[in-house]
Amino acid sequence: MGIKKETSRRNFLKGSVAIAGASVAGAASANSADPLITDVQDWASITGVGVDETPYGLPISFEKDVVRRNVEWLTASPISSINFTPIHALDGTITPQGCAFERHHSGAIELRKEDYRLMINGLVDKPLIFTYSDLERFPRENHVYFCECAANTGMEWAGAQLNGAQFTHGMIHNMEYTGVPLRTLLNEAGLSAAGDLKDKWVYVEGADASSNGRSIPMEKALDDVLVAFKANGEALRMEHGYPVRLVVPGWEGNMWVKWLRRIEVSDAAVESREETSKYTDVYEDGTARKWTWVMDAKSVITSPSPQMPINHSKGPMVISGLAWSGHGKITRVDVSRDGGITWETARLGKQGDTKALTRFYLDTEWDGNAMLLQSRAMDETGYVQPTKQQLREMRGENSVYHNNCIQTWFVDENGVVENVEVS
Ligand SMILES: Nc1nc2c(c(=O)[nH]1)N[C@H]1C(S)=C(S)[C@@H](COP(=O)(O)O)O[C@H]1N2
Ligand SMILES: [Mo]
Repeated sequence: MGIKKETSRRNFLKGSVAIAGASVAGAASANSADPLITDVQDWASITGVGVDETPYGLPISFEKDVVRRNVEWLTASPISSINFTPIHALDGTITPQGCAFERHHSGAIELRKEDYRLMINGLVDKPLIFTYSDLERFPRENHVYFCECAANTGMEWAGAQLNGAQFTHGMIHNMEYTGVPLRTLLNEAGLSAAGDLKDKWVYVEGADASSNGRSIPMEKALDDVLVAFKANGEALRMEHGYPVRLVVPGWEGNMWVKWLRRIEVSDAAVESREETSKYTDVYEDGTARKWTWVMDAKSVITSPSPQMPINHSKGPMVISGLAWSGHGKITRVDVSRDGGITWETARLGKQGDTKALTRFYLDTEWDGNAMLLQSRAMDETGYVQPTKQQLREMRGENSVYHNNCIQTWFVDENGVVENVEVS
């Protein structure tokens, strides 16, 4: 079913030599015999596609493999299931909606803007019901945030399992959201009835059959939570909660309620299914970790990776990946080629945004030898991404959620890449 492979660091090192300085150019020298250079090509002899033929564009057919994929054996039905973002094939940080992972508990629903209602009730001065166009009349903001399912990488607790960054780390997307701060809507309803806000909660739920209800402490609700209706500039896609979803920056994806229909202010957490029997992790002694909302710092090398082998000989090579932290900005990412013995600091594509994906690059040379590639993220709180061993020591072996450990890819001399664990 999956690949489980243990690679001993010692055996690996025996076969490796120091990275050599010799480099070959990344491009071939000009070759006048190349027909792509010498001959007039079809695309220069005939006219192309007119502007009236593609009212809404899809990726060119040559990119048809860059799509969401699911793993059939993972869940009993595709209605309550997950698919994965093709992070191995993307670059930069923004996830196009069309290939951003989906997670539904009862399928994606079609809800027209005209039929959309959002109710705020409970301990408020004035319970309110908003239509979609009501929401558009409040001051709105734009922010880029990652949304990571707490189950991302969860299949890897027991051992190296899925052969691809898409499958090990693809329950994540990163979009620019446009929306109204939840704070604005709560203040519109009035919070004086709630008294001291310190120990108050909001319970948020969706309009789908699962409702996916979650309790959020008032402090977070008044901080950076957004009631969002646009992503990457356009309307949310159905599968991401059209017409309105909650954006809960840095916190587990389950709390990002889609098709948001109700927000209840209360003096206690509801302790719903999604925050008790699900989205909690059991320790070795049988007790459970509760209220594990924040997604800790994490990173993964997206290329090379099992779906992105190295297909050139030794010489210039770009190692690239993604890093993120629910606690704030990524400040540094290190890359190791020897399974975590030595590290080099990668270059950040741009300064890390808070609670958003950060792209990193290591512009380097490949000596043609096998590598045990790892990346290690650090965030502005000083937190360092743990190894798998460290995580297992802290949490035991029963966990599924919140696996933010360092990932290892084994790259062989032919550039073929495999998901492994170092011992
Ligand atoms: N209403 C509703 N909201 C929901 C869910 C759901 O099934 N129903 N799934 C949650 C889970 S578990 C995750 S990880 C995120 C996934 O968001 P996405 O489908 O946009 O990737 O939505 C959350 N919000
Ligand atoms: Mo999730």
